[in-house]
Parts: sequence; structure tokens; C-alpha cells
Amino acid sequence: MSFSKVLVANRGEIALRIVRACREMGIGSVAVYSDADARAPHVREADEAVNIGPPPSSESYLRGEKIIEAAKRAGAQAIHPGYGFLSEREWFARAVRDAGLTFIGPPAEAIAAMGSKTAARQLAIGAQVPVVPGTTTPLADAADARKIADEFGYPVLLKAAAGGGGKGMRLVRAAADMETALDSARREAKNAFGDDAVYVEKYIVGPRHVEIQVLGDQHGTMLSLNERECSVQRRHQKMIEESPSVAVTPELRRAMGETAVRAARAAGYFNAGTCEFLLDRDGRFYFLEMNTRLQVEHPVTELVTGIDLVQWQIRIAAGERLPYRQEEIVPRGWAIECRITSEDPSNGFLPSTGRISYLHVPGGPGVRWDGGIEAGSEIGLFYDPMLAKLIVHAPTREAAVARMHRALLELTIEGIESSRDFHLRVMEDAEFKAGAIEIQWLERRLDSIVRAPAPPATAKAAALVGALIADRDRRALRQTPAAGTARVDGGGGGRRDDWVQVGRLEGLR
Ligand code: MV4
Repeated sequence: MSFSKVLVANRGEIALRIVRACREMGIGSVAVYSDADARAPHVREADEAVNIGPPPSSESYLRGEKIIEAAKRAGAQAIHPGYGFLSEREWFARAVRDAGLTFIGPPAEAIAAMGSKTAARQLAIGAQVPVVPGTTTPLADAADARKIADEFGYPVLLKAAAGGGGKGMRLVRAAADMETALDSARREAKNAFGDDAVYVEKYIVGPRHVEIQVLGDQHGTMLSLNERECSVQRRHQKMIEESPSVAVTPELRRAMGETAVRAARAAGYFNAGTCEFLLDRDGRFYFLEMNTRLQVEHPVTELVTGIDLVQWQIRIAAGERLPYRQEEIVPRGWAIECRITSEDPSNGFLPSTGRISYLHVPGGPGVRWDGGIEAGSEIGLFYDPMLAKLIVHAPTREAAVARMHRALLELTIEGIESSRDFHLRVMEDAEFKAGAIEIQWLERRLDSIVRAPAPPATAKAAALVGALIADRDRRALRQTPAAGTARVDGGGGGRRDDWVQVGRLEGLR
């Protein structure tokens, strides 16, 4: 049994990713779209499309009842929620089921079980899954918090019980700061989640963010699809992800994988999910939370395991069995993903808006582009600034970094600012190349990465002239610079007198 038609309750690159999976499987697809997305690629590529309202998400992509109604009317049997929007709303998973349709994701009960961080910690502890030392019930008051913090020592971290994503989180370095920190954590938690319950954990210094992809069917098979290293993030927004992680040995991979599978089983999980861990400098790992959805960074796992996660999500929802054994799941090569956003790194990552006037997408060996945009796309402020994901696969990490650098050089986006140059500079960074990254790494390195040596004034002027010339022949001539030519995109070294080349790289700004 499979579905003949699936409704895709999302937009942008992930909607297109799901439409592509459906088409390869011979399944019809129904897109939904807001007024702002009428001409978006995910709408054009789907077999059918239904308008669901005005641009704001609250009036379109978050209108669960309307989307379910659209699915029924179109004759779809299942709904894929993608990530964000309705993907982790327990009520939506339930409403889809109650409407006689299939939610392509975990059961509503598993979403609920992992939704509360304190409940997830209790569940993890019950399943012999290591969590950061701390409480599993909300704090009564500051005195209560100080008493607990005294037991495992400062610094400690206050976290919102209903939270996730760093909201309502406060670092407390000493007992004297507890009262103020607790008050502000409560206020922020109340604002963000409508729940001011706060609990406390020991603060782990300098860890990596390593997560395990799990995939389970409805017949009791639950697999670990290895780790993703996601430490390169800014303000809880991941920028670059990779698989495997330089910090994970085969033994650690097995231990973390078995742990993630235990956590998933304890939640009655099936379909794709991710267990987030902190991995400390001594190789100890602690369960943080479980994301009960397909994640943005799923392609790096697909490339190193050879398993199409979105196709398997659909098959699992339809009741199929996973045909793999855990021993077969061995990482092959190295994959890296850069999230290409419409943000201006040289301006504090300020969101950039406008029309994409020109787009050249990289290609060649080992390059994958998961995008939701094209030349002519209008980028506004209604939705997430992620335009596309550039993902590469190569035999080794070193080769993958070089391949990503090469692919980023080929990428041209004109009309709006993008994170492209930022990503180029990270690929040139000595610490990144060495894999010496942890969750604070980017925040620490950001200034020197973003304010990479500006080209001298003469080179700037030459670049402008060069850009005018390059613009003329841009469509006819596309080439990567030969080794040794000027590289205004990164470094700081290199010749700067090849101004036509400079102009081609800089483009018209
Ligand atoms: C922590 C931590 C250090 N110690 N918990 C941030 C968001 C939420 N998912 C959990 N987070 C953290 N919890 C303890 N006990 C550091 C972070 C953290 C972090 C975690 C993952 C990825 C990026 C991060 C950036 C800052 C802080």
C-alpha cells in the first residue's frame, strides 16, 4: 500500500524537496501556497496547487484546518509537514489523523512526549539515556534553585521547561545572581511559551552540538543513521552542518546511536527524528532534546548513508518496513551543508529583501543544490531568510571543504545580499579546516571572518570597472578562477591586479 497523492504543507526548498520525492515515487503532489508564493518553484513543480491565504504564515502556512480541508478536497491521503510551521504541533498531527488522513511524521503522542523539555528529560532518564546533571521538575523559587545549584556547582543554566532553541535560557555564574536570572528567565519563558516553568542544569563548557538522525518504521525497527556535527551556529541558527563529525569515533558513534535509539523507542517513536546531544571535550555526551520532524540538515545524512530520508518518511507512513540492518549503516565519505540565506553578514546578518535578478547555481561532481528560489524570485520578510542549501559530498573532510569552496565560488546571487561570502570565508578558516569547532566557535570568530581584509581602494575601483565588463559577458562566460589569481572573496593574500577577474568574482554590487 502506498499513497497516490500527498499534500505538502510547506513552502520553499523543503516543499520542493518533498515534491521531488513524490515524483520519483510516482506519487502525485499537492502544493499549498500563500499569495506571496503564487509563482514559487514549489508551486510550479507540484502536480496541483491550492491557495491558502494571505502572505503572513498565521493566515496561510499555519492554518492547519484549511490545509486539511485542501487535502481532502484534492483527494490526497497524506500530509507531509516539512520542518517549521505545523511540523511539531501535536494538535495538527492529531487533526490530520482525525480527518482520516496520514501525517507523514511521528505519532502525535511522540511529539507531545518530547515537546516538554522536563518531560523529555524524565523520559530519557527512564531509558538510561545520559542527560546533563540537573532537575526534571520546575523550580519553586530562587532559594530552591540555589540549593540544587550548590549540589553540582556553578556555573548553571536556567532553562524554560516548555522551551527549546535557547529561549528563556540564563547562565548563572554565582549564587548571588540567581534571583535576577530566575526572574528574567521566567519572564522570557512566559512570553515565548505562555508557561513560566524553569528548571536548572549544570552548564557544560565548550561542547559541540552533535545530533543523531534516527529512522524507525511502524514494525519495531529503529535505526541510527549516524551523527551530524552542527556546532557552527549563530544565535541558535545553524549555518553549516556536516556528517560525520571529526569528534566522533566509531565507538562513540555506536554508543550515541544506541542511546538515541533508546530515547526514540521510549517515546513510542516512528518515522524520522533527531536526538540532540552536547558532546563535551572529554567525549562525554548528554541528551538535550529530540526534534520530532525532518530537519533542514537532513541532506548531509542522505549523502553519507545513501538513504533517501524523505522517500522513507513517506514509505514508513504508508506502513512499509525498513529493509536495512544497523550494521549496514556505515558513513561513506564526508558531506557538508551551507545554509544560503538572504542576510548580509557584513551588516550584522540583517535580512536583505528584493528581487533576485540573476542566479547561477553551482554544479559538477559531488554538488547538490536544494533550493526554493530562482531568478525573478521576490524575497520579502514574511518567511525565513533561508534561500537554499548547498551540499557537497567527497571522500574526505579535506576534499569536502575544498569542494564546498569551489562550489561557493561558482555560486552567483545578484539583486539581494546573501551569506555566500561568509560561507566562503569559513571554508578558508584555519580552525574550521582543522575541525576545531564548538558551539561558541562562530561567535568568537565572527568578527575576523566577516571583516576579512577589505580589498584596497584601487582594487575596489578596479573591481567596479571589472564588474561592468564582466556583467556584459557573464552569461556567455562562466569559469572558476585558476589557482593563483586574485581572490577577493577570502584570504587577503593573492594578486589584486587582475581586475577583470576581480570584477567577475565581485559582481555588480
Ligand atoms: C546547554 C549548553 C550548555 N550546558 N545546556 C542552547 C539551545 C538549547 N537547545 C540547548 N542549548 C544549550 N544548552 C547545558 N547544560 C549550551 C547550549 C547552547 C547551544 C547548544 C547547542 C547548539 C548551540 C548552542 C549555543 C549556545 C548554547
